[in-house]
Amino acid sequence: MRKIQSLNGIWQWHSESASHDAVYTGEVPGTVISHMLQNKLIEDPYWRSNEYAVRELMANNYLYERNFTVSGEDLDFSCAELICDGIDTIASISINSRLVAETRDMHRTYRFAVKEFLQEGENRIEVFFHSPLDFVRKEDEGNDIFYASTGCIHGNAALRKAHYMFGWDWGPQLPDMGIFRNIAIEYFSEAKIQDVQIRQEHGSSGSAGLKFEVKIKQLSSYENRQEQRQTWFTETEITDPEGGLVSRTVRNSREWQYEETIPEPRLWWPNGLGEHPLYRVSIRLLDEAETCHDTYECRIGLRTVTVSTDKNEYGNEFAITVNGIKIFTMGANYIPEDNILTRVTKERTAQLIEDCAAANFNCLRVWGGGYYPDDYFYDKCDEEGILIWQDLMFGCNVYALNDTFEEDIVEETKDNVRRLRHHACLALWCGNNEMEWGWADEWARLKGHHPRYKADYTKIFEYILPRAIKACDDTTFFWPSSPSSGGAFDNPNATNRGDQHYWEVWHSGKPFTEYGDFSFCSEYGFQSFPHSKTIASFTLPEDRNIFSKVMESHQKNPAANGKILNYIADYFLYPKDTDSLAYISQILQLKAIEYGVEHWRRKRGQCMGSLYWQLNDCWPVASWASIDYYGRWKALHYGARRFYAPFTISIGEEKELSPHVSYYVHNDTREEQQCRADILLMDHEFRVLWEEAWEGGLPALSVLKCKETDFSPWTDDEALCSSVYSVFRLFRGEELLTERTVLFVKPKHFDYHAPAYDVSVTESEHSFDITVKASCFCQYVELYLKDFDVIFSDNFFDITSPEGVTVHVSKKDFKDHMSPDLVKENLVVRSVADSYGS
Ligand code: BMA
Repeated sequence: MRKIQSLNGIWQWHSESASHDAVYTGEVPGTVISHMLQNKLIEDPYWRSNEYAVRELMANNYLYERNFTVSGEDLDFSCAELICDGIDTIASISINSRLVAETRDMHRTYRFAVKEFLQEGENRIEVFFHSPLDFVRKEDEGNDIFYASTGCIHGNAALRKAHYMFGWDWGPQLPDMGIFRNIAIEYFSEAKIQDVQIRQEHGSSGSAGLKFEVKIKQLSSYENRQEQRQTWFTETEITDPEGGLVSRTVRNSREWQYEETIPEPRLWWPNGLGEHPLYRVSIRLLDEAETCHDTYECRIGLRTVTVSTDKNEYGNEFAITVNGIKIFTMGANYIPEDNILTRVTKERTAQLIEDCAAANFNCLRVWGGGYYPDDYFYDKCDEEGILIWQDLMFGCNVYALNDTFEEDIVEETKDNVRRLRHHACLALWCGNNEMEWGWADEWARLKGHHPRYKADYTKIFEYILPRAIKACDDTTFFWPSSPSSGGAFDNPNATNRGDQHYWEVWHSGKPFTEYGDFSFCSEYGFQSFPHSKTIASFTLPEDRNIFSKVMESHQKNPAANGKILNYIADYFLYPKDTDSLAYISQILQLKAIEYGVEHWRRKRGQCMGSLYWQLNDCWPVASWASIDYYGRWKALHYGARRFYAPFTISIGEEKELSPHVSYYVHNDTREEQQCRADILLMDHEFRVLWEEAWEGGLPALSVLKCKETDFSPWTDDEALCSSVYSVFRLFRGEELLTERTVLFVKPKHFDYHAPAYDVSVTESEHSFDITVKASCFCQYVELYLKDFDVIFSDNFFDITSPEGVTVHVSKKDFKDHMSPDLVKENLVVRSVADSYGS
């Protein structure tokens, strides 16, 4: 028998610093910063430069406590365990004034035997949080490690707390603390299900085999009474995605390893490649009298996933392979959604993952400098078909291996591998972020460290952790680091094998045209400012200059503002104000990433993946994110919806601005596509100066160059060159699916005419339909609503015809009733020609 007593709910807490002795309340799960905010003790740390004062409050210790009642029946259970799903981080836990345990790893799920600490009636639990800031500062003074990532407080490597909480080149230094996940006491007697592992076998027979390995924990006092020993039974029930029964079988305790067959499996596919059906598995532990003692439940997708590193003509491919099919991986890197973990909610995460699916992602990399997301993150990825490249939580740091560190990292890894291994979305485990690369290439800031740390690296990531993973999951692919060529410091960022991080565009200031040929680009990126509405959320009007103290403190990469301005100088006219600067910076970001993705998709086969840096933000900031802290899509995210579409087109220039242009059709679906494409040369008034059409079939999982053209007869004329453009349109039947445009001069030298916009808004059952027409050709047309945050079906598009562009907004995006007139009144339309003054 098993019973869970939740200890979530209202706790009392107070600071242990001398100046603060008042006692407050706060809801658990919850964190110190969120409870300070609720009690109005601080202002929002994300407002202006509040971060720094709030950071110093993290140098104090805090005590959390509450009462709970234990009944006589509870004490009749043979065993009681305190389960902490997430404690952040250094804490001493006492029950009834007796120390139960000390914690020092936020990535772990802790279980402590507490029966001997409990008493019938009223009990008191206390969790004393020791300051993480104090810990890392002392650590930094006491060790010989001098490297920390840009913006990150030194000493953080020694503490198993998400590194980004100490700051990053996109995040604030706010190492909050608290009970951030459920806390409960589990009572049980006799036996319970301790572990269930399910391996899949997909043979040629067409059926899928599920191999179960069940571990039952029987209490030793019970086991010793041999004569009374029970026979235990497991009842395994499998239901299909609609809830229909697939099988229900009962096994006895001699059969803890058994196999079930699913006769007509419906396979799980990543987004864009098929459906994502999920089967439910439920196991009940029964005694001879058929009383249920425990239940285990999970959802699985029937699929195989691995990574092919087979040799190819360039070196070795790096291709995520699902159900035997090598896919082109498309997505981004995910960072934690907030520094204040109480603000991360199931709803917010669900929206973010839906936004990934809507932008045609099929993969996210959970980056190693954060923490392991909640179960609901992975559940949602299962549902949306988003594969997960799961880093272990190590990144950009020098780690010192010692006994306690080893124990922590092994246990936290096992905890999380066991928690996540059944998810359909789980594609691969990866040891860390950028550390093999750092050591192998002798990054300047790593030079001078004692060589034992490099040896520690090898022990941790090439021996200790792979073994810890294998002990719990022997089927999922393991990759030692990102980037890597397979380990052993063997040229980790080699371009023709393994995965690559490419930062020459952006960090080294190189032009977009420099993207080379890679096998799988798992990190590359380009910064932009968030929308003016987001800037307004953390600034006063007088702060809204990018070099102000406040704006600079919401830009964590010291060189970044200069870089943005430099790239603007290359492509665009000088923006007329901060609002326009933010808009243009987003267009540049879109262009930068699109350039890379389209290049790599054209090299499908040689390259098999793109994960740009980064999907999201953890606070309002200028960064590489495509969706900002408030969930607002930047231009890049709308661009991703176009350039990551499984069936789409791209335009490739021989070299930038060349009149020799090639037109490509991409098919990353599993079906052949019939299509038609128009290729046009046009002028400001949408007059067609030249045109050609192409029609044909495109095999599944392929790319085709359908046309090559030389526009020199037009571009040789200087005036024409800066006023004509080529448009490439893709149709299925009569339906226009998408289009792309290419200029023959940089936008700053293009002769944009001042457009007059004509907007009409109508409504249908579920959406508002907005048609934007313009008096002339215009580029990167942005739509936004002054007072509402909505997602448009398309945005930052070009207008290349008198008919304009029609986009849709779901009515669900509005909380209150809206009319087409109100939408129109609230709508702002702008394009590149509106971004500069003379
Ligand atoms: C990558 C990441 C992060 C960083 C980003 C931008 O290397 O792994 O460490 O935020 O670069 O600089």
